[in-house]
Amino acid sequence: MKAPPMIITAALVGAETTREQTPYLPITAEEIGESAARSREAGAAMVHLHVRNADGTASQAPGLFAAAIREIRRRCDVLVQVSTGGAVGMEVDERCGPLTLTGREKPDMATLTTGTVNFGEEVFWNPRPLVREIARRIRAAGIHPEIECFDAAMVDEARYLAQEGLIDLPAHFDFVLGVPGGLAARPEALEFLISSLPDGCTWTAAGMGRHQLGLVELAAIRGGNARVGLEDNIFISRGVLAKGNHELVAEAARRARDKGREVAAPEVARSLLRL
Ligand code: KMH
Ligand code: ZN
Repeated sequence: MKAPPMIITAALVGAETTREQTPYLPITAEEIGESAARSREAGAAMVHLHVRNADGTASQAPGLFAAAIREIRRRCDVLVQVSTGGAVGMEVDERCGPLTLTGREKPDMATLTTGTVNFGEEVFWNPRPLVREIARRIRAAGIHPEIECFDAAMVDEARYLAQEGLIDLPAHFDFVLGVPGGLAARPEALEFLISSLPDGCTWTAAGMGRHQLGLVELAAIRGGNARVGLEDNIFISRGVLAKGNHELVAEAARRARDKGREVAAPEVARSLLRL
């Protein structure tokens, strides 16, 4: 059976990448809108969105998300997935800031990480009661979750959430591979995660750092979807900075097509993701 078109998600900003690491990181709402539009042109169907204060520090403020989403939607039709992960150390109300948006600023999706993971030298803290609280808030807002899995147990946790009525299955999963402290970006790890999915679920692979573009090819071959962008990786090739998210998306689209996959437009992605 022919694999469906590949959904490319552009993780535009993140909470950790700095302007010192790359001058191409978008920070203001306008820069984010511009980066989203260029990524859409290059083949992205969705953006994974974090926002920043003017000084570059991470924020989950609804006002900053609203401004960024307005700038994105003014320019293009890309789907908008907001982060509820934020930055390590944020409390639940802050993390859930973007879930309060409505109307033209309402996100299409929101992330839901289903377990705690070491995150470099820090801890991305997601104890079970907190996961349930965020799942409840996503559901109450009428937004579709993307289940973020930094390790294998996080797939299993989604089954419990479904049994408890906090998410619906089938759902869409994102396998985030290669975070120091999390599951490594190895083909066998991806294979195990795919085999662990509940029936009918869709998935995206997001490789950190130097694993990013190689994982796009693997995801293309295995019939999945891929996430690229400056949140996860700033290099287009060894030691060469990507000159923006669009360059990483263009390279991902090229590699996907090279492996025989078409690249999904946002409306196609909307239907594949059952939004
Ligand atoms: N910044 C990480 C600690 C998400 O967006 O949902 C969490 C993260 C996951 O980026
Ligand atoms: Zn994120």
